[in-house]
Amino acid sequence: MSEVIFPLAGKRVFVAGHSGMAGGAILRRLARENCEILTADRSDLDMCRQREVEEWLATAKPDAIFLAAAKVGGIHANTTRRAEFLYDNLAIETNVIHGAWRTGVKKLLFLGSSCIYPRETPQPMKEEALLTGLLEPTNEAYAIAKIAGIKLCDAYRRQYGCDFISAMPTNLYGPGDRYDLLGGHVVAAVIMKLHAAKSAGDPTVTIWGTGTPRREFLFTEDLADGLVFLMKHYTGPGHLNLGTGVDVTIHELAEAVAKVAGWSGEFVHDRSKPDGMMRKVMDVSRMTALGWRAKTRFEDGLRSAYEWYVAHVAERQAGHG
Ligand code: GFB
Repeated sequence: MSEVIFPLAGKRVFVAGHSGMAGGAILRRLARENCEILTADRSDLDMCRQREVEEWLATAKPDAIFLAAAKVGGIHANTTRRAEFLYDNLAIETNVIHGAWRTGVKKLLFLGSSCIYPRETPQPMKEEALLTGLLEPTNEAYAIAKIAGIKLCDAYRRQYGCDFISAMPTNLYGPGDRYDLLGGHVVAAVIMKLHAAKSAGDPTVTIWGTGTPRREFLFTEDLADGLVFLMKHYTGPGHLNLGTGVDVTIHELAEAVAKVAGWSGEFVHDRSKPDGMMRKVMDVSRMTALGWRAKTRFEDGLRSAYEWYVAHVAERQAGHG
């Protein structure tokens, strides 16, 4: 494994976006690092406001930042809320990255997304594929914002010598996901639908699209472990892919969740909904070469996400119903 070049012990570490799924996992992982963790609630800090961000950073004086704050959502939210996805993400990135430079933050790790790669990228997607073709239209706004984030980190590195790095995680799932049928990501939506079908004894569940697109899913706790690894072990321009390197079809995902939920029935396909990119799987050889790989088995991760949903969302809603 590559050596530690940026130890976190004793450092003040700001997790921007701690209330989201990725940020929450980073907090849990950082608890093992003996560092001082800094967070800011949305009501105290609006990261779309430059002055607020710079004042907050100047007062809190973090040594390091995990930039996990972002406007995120699944294929429907990406398609229908393009202005928000572009504006909010650009604003958050520019404010936090510029503020980090102004306040002398020693290291920053920016989280992007595998949707930065062109629609026709050869699979598995290598880091070098960035900006080699047209983007997938369903998430173009989000992708443009995330590409800008990578380029901001690179520009501040080249012009000002800042140690700002970027990681591009694949599709994520796990505890703390946004359980929203229309706006959420596919794993969360499928968990919700299957739990509802099981509870109601429904014999069919509707899946968007054809069920044939392929996606690579990374469990949040593996994501956080990979990010902490990069913060401690890596420096350099550009970005690194963070995933499992393994993909499944949407249909296989649905079957796997059905098994975890204990539901057996038939999947119906709503072909009026988009498939999006037909395949999205990353080449993770650069992370592997550094000495890191994802550890969680897909079934185990899905079980953990499903159990979290039942305990924290479904049962609470039933309690209030
Ligand atoms: O996670 P998701 O919404 O976004 O997955 P992307 C979309 C895929 O799952 C499409 C199928 O092929 C959909 O047709 N799908 C099936 C469903 N049933 C459902 C359902 O009930 N809900 C949803 N949402 N999809 C993501 C971006 O793109 O890529 C993220 O939205 C991020 O922001 C990530 O960038 C890496 O996988 O298409």
